[in-house]
Amino acid sequence: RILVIGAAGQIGSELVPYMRERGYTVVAGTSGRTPLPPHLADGPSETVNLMDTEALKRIVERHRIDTVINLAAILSATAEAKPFAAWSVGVNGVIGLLELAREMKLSVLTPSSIGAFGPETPRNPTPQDTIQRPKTIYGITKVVDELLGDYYRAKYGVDARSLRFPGLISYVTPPGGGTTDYAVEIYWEAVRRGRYASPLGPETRLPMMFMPDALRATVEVMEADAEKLKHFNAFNVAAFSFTPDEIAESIRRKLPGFELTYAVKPNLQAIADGWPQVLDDLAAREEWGWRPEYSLDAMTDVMLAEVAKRV
Ligand code: VAH
Repeated sequence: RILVIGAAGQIGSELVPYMRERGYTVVAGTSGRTPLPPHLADGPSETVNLMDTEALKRIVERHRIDTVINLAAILSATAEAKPFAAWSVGVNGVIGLLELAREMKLSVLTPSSIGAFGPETPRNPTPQDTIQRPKTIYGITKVVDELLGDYYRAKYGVDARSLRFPGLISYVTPPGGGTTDYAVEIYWEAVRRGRYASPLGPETRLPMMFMPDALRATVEVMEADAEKLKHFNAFNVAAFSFTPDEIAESIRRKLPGFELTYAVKPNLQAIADGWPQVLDDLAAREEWGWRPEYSLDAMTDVMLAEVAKRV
C-alpha cells in the first residue's frame, strides 16, 4: 500500500496510474495548492505536507501505508533562487519521513539525480561509486538524501532505496524548473512551430530517459530482493545521452523541416557543465536486472505522436 508524495508532479502524475494499473493501492498525495488532476481521481488521495510529520503519520495509519515514494522537490534551476526552501523540502522533509519510516517500519524511496554529481566527478562515464561534490543546492540536497537513506538503513534497518534519475522526458505533465526541461520543450516547439532555440549549447551532452522506463525502474528497484542488493542509495540508471543537435536529428526523422537554433541561458549551462555526460549503470543491471527499453528514436516517435494529439 503506497503513498506517493508529489503525485501531481512530472513523475508522480504518471507513476500513480502506472502502479494502480499494476494492482497496487496508491494514495495520491498532493500539496493541495492545485486541484487534483482528473487522472488521479480514480483512487484515494490526500493533501500532504511533507513538513507536517504528525499529519503524515495519520495518513499512513488511515490508509495502512507500508511504502512511501517521495517525489516532492524543487528542481535544480528553480532551487538556485531559493536555497533554503530547497533544503527544507529536499532535506528537512526527507529526514522527517525517514524518522517516520523508522517508527512505523515503512519502506521509502526518494529519487536522487544526475544532479548529485559535480564537476570533479568523472563525466563520461560517471561511475556508480565516485566523488560527489555538486555545485547546486539541489545536488547538495540529493547527496544528503543518499547519505541519510544509507544511514537510516544501516543504523535503524529502514528500507530506504533510491535511483539517480537522468533527465526525464514525458508528455503528460511538463517538468518545472529543471535544467533538462529543454528536452521536453523541444518536442512541443517542434510540433507547434517547427523550430526551437536551445538554452543549452551544442556541446552539452546529458543523460536522459523516457518516462515509461523511469516508472518501470522505480517499481523494479522497489520490488528488488534486498538480499541481492549491494547498493541502496542510490543506483545510477541510464537509457541514452544526447546533445541538442542529436535530439534535433531524431526529431527531423519525422519532421524534416525542424530547425534548431541556440539561445544559451548561462545559469542552465553552468549547471549542465557540472553534470555527468554518460552514466555507468552496471550496478543496477547486475544487482536488480535494470535494462532500458526505449532508444532516443523510439522515444521521439512516441513523444511527437502524443504531443501532436495535445497541441
Ligand atoms: C532537473 N530534471 O533538471 C531535473 C533532474 C536530471 C535532472 O534533477 O533538475
